[in-house]
Amino acid sequence: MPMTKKYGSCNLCEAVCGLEFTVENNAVTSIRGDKQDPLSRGHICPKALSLIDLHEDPDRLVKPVRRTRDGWQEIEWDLAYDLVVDGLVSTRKQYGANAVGVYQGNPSVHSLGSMTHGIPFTSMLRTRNRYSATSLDQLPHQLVNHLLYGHQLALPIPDIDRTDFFLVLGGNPMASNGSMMTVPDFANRVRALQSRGGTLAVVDPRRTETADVADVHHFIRPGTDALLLLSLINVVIASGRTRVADYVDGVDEVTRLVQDFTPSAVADVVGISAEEIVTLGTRFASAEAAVAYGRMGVSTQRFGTVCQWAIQVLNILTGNLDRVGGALLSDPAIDLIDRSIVGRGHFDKWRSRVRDLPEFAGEFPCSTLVDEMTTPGDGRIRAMAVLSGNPALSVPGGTKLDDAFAGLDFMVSFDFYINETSRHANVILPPTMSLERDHYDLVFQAFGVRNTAKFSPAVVAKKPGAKAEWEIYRDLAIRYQAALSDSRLDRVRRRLTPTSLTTEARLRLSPRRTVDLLLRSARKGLSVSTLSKSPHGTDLGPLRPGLPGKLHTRDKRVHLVHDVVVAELPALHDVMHHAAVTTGEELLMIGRRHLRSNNSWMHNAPRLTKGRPRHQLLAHPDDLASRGIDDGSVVSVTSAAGTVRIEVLASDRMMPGVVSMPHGFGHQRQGVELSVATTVAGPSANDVTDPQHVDAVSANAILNGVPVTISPT
Ligand SMILES: Nc1nc2c(c(=O)[nH]1)N[C@H]1C(S)=C(S)[C@@H](COP(=O)(O)OP(=O)(O)OC[C@H]3O[C@@H](n4cnc5c(=O)[nH]c(N)nc54)[C@H](O)[C@@H]3O)O[C@H]1N2
Ligand SMILES: Nc1nc2c(c(=O)[nH]1)N[C@H]1C(S)=C(S)[C@@H](COP(=O)(O)OP(=O)(O)OC[C@H]3O[C@@H](n4cnc5c(=O)[nH]c(N)nc54)[C@H](O)[C@@H]3O)O[C@H]1N2
Ligand code: SF4
Ligand SMILES: [Mo]
Repeated sequence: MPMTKKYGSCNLCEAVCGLEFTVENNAVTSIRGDKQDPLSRGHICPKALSLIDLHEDPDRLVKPVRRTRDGWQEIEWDLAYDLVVDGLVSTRKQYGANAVGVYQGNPSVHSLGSMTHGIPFTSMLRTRNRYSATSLDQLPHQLVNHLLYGHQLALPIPDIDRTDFFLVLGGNPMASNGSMMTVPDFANRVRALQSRGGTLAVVDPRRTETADVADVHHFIRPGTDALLLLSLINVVIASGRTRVADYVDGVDEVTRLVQDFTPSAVADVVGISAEEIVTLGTRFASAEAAVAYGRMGVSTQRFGTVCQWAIQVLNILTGNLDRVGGALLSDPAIDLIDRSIVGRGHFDKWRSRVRDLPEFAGEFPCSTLVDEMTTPGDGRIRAMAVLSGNPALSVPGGTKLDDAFAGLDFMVSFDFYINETSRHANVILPPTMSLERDHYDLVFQAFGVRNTAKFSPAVVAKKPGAKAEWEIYRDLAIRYQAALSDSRLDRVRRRLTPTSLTTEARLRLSPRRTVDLLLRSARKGLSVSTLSKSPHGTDLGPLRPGLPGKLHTRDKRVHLVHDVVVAELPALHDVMHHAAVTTGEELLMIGRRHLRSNNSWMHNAPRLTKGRPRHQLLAHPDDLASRGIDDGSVVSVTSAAGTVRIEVLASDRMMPGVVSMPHGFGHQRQGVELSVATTVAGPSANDVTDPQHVDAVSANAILNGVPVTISPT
């Protein structure tokens, strides 16, 4: 059989690295980094190689399965669709549209078919009970983009390749390969920054892999970054080095709001001395081009929204927003904003039934999903559709959610694995995997530190009987609509409504055709066929300034001050004045990610799970000694929400008073059909995180800075 080389991109994380595949006999025999990819330049991580493991995994589902009393039973697609449509439609007819809940998990934004066809399908359900990984993650970014720049996806991207000073708070791109910033080959980009005389500064309660390559690293007490950031704004203003664009309003008010949060007032509680804060702020303000960037550690904490707001304010006041080497809005080949593919977002237009928490862009926060499933009354969730996700492990209070899934009238999962969540589904619909499907990264090319575009055709043919994700959502959506309109009047009405006609026509377009139409109508001279001539990707150049033109606020101005942020200041005053955030016995738990692990999945890929265990609770040796806990022993970790048992690993890379537990584990549940290696055999961190506590502005989950006690077992 001839051996061929094919090119594409990895869709496992946000870095979208270019890949070179060797293909023989419809099988991928090797995967390497594509040196000619204009963004990733040959970089890959070990996860890319596991695409072969995933493809060949015997645990993987290819055909739909139905849960029966005697276990899982493989069924034909037609029957599976009928069962799903029947379950969803009967729940809606009996209890109303809000009785069907939707959870859209992380991989849904990494799958083209899910973007083009999953979103129209879930919109058809017309439920307010929509949830997604957004509120476990980047909701504060989206809310702040919406407030400051008028659109949830108007995300300024750090111009890492041209900056002089890169300040990273609560992000670990050396392990995560970047997030809300598509930055493959981070290590070499940092080396280039340093060799041109620039600085990488990291603020993190753990000395991370990113801190290891940084020039400056400060430990910070978890959850106190908002105080640090307000004091940095203070330092910048006091230094007289502000450079504010004329489309920005509210600088005087910001000056007033931050005035109490001086370096010396916050130093004790954040755990960084006043001198160090002043030095950091002064260096930031005096760099020719600087950029502050914050990720999970500052997003998924009590003051997540204030943190993301303050990061933008810091960039804006120092003139680094829309500046080469600062933070810039990208110019993707397919602009999700300009093409109105994603709306600008709206906030607090309605609230959740049980806990009165605000929606954002039509979604409720995940931390209240279990309440909406278990609290009796009108509007209670009775059926769920889970798209590419595993909320039983990913959402705070996972065990309760697990039980709640078990109590549903009906559930469908779209997943190629029987995982801790999909095990409760009545039917699982498995899509093809990444090697078998076309890819164009609608989201992460738009978040790139450089503008690039690539269309990657499927590398191998799909397995017999398998269906692509878009085909599944298309078939289901069309059948669902038909079943819903089963009265004659409805059918006539449907025929006359142009929207349902266009929806159906759109659903019948393949993702490749959809991408082609979007490219062509963007009038940049691109199409699927022009992109296909450059299989390594097309370079569209560095990030470019474009404000105020690219603002989506109604008056094309940036208003710095927003009531929801101002309302948080009293709470921040309280934290500042009660320097002890924890009682003497308590420690603050944070999370971590590992290069060879991806959220709650890929734990059965042999290439990734060999080696040393990586699920342990990291703790500072002094914190173990003072509690009489031996390194390597099993401890109980207890929070207000629950207790887990886990091995402890002493590490002087932890800030004293802080422990770290990775998430995505907890696979030892009955009925899960994965063969999971011992390296990832830890408990679920979300049996400890607390769904009752959320970021008070956005209601995003708090996954970092959770007060816990640990004790020997
Ligand atoms: N404590 C704690 N909790 C966290 C986090 C944390 O840092 N700490 N991080 C949070 C964050 S940032 C995120 S994004 C979430 C992620 O959590 P989830 O949104 O639950 O996503 P995953 O864990 O990635 O779930 C992946 C599931 O999708 C399936 N899948 C993979 N690819 C595809 C595909 O192409 N199509 C379909 N249909 N299915 C697919 C996999 O088989 C797997 O079962 O977890 C959050 N939870
Ligand atoms: N290998 C791998 N890569 C991934 C993923 C994965 O699971 N594995 N997941 C992907 C996803 S879904 C996402 S969202 C991204 C996340 O990308 P990142 O945010 O870069 O990844 P994390 O490892 O969660 O980094 C969060 C950092 O915040 C620190 N931290 C915790 N609490 C605080 C705090 O209060 N203040 C400060 N300043 N820091 C704090 C933690 O120690 C940690 O180093 O990664 C993506 N990439
Ligand atoms: S860094 Fe992310 S995109 Fe690149 S190879 Fe690894 S998993 Fe794939
Ligand atoms: Mo995420």
